[in-house]
Amino acid sequence: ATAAEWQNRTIYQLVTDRFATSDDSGPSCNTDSRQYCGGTWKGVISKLDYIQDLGFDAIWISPVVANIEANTSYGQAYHGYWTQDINSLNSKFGTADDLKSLSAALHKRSMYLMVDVVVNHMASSTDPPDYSDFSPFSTQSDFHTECFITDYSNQTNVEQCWLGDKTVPLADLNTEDDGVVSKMNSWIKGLVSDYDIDGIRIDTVKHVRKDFWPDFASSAGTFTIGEVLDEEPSYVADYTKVIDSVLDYPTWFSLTAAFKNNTGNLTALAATVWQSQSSYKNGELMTGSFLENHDQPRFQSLTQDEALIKNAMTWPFVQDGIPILYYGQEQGYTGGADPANREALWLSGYVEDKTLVTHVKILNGARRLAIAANSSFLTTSARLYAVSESTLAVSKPPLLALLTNVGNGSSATTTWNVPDAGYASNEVLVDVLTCSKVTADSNGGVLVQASSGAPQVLLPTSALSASGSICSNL
Ligand code: ABC
Ligand code: CA
Repeated sequence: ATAAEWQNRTIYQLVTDRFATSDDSGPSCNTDSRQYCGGTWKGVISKLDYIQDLGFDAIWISPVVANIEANTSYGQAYHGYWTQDINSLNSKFGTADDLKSLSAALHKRSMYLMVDVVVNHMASSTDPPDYSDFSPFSTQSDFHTECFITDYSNQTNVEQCWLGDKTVPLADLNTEDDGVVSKMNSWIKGLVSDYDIDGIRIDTVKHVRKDFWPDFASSAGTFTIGEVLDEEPSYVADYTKVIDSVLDYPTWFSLTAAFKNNTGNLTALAATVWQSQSSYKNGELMTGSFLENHDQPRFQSLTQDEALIKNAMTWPFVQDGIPILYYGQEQGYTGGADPANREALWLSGYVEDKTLVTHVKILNGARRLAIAANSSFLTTSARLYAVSESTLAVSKPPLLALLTNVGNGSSATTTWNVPDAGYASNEVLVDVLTCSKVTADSNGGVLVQASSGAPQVLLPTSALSASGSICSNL
């Protein structure tokens, strides 16, 4: 699928080993021991109702190719990022037919499949690696000379030295070599077509020279979204020119800092957004917008304040980028840094009668209504108003989100003053999170005061559908 076809989607990110088992049994899963817990592609198929019920129309699954089988001091390759052979699948997750069935089951529901792929390296359980274990890159000359990355300010060091360490070296492929490049390009082409994949999430993009990516992306022939793990929009911006999309890490850093407690700074969040909007190729419109992923401590390990959690969770859905939710956030998972943030979802029972599950359903629904009501919703950059350290309004007509980090316990009154909200004179708006009404002033501006610390997501009543599940009996 194309970038434009992905733009109106929302993505549920899952770690295959931790999402669902084939037989719906609920084995124990101790994240600390970093072992396979039993999740499979068949398991994912069996829980597509759950994902679709939450309102998502795409999933991103962890890497699918064969990994090293050793049990290292960092455990097993349950996460899928320790590639050994790009031309075989990881049999722990199922067969080729199972993966094809997953893709077909998604397409039957008009949902998309995104697969995570690693190009930068292969993994080994010995140092130095035994290169003949790798396939198809089985000689030392297919790799950069071993040196671990020591200096993130030196881009050559970042691109040509190795991630990992002596325990699990991530042998860095010589992506300057034409033979390696052409094997990678034909591999991705085959993978996408064999499994009818709709998009790829590319790992470790900043660790491969930028001019490698355009040919790789066109060989994939489908949507590409890359991981460039960096806090600086100015660093990430260059990568928006070589692939379709990037995961919006700079905004994630500011988002997390802004909402993790009531002393966070929403002015700093706005500054990151403005910098990204002005420096990325398509502003933030073609980014992946997220609050959690498998590499970072879960947001609910940083705070348990429900108002802060709801505000932060609202952000990706009312922002410019493609919203991505990391599995388990909706169930209130609180795991800290890797490996604790990769809990088994079956331990939650996939319960839907839960505050944050409802929150996610409404956010997905509201975004869909906004897209339906305004044909330029997806192509118009968000405007930020009423920015202070503790308040922020995000305007993407017809949607206006009012956010705050004062938190649950606050008795302070929060004020959002958005005189140029752009609504019709005296237009009636609804906060879809509570179904309470707000009326625009005679100039279409919005002035709201509240004291609960809760976020508000406003839509005009005209954008709600009478038959829909959101505030339909107003
Ligand atoms: C394993 C164990 C862990 C153990 C660790 C030492 O080894 O599982 O329990 O703690 C995979 C697995 C991991 C595994 C690793 C290594 O492999 O998922 O569990 O850890 O064996 C991607 C994936 C990630 C994956 C890999 C490797 C890459 O999303 O899941 O990990 O295929 C770098 C890369 C980034 C990579 C990340 C893990 O490491 O760039 O692509 N993620 C700085 C650098 C970043 C760097 C980051 C972390 O440190 O700039 O490039 O990311 O090392 C900000 C700065 C940032 C800075 C951050 C920390 O602070 O602006 O630049 O990031 O302020
Ligand atoms: Ca590299």
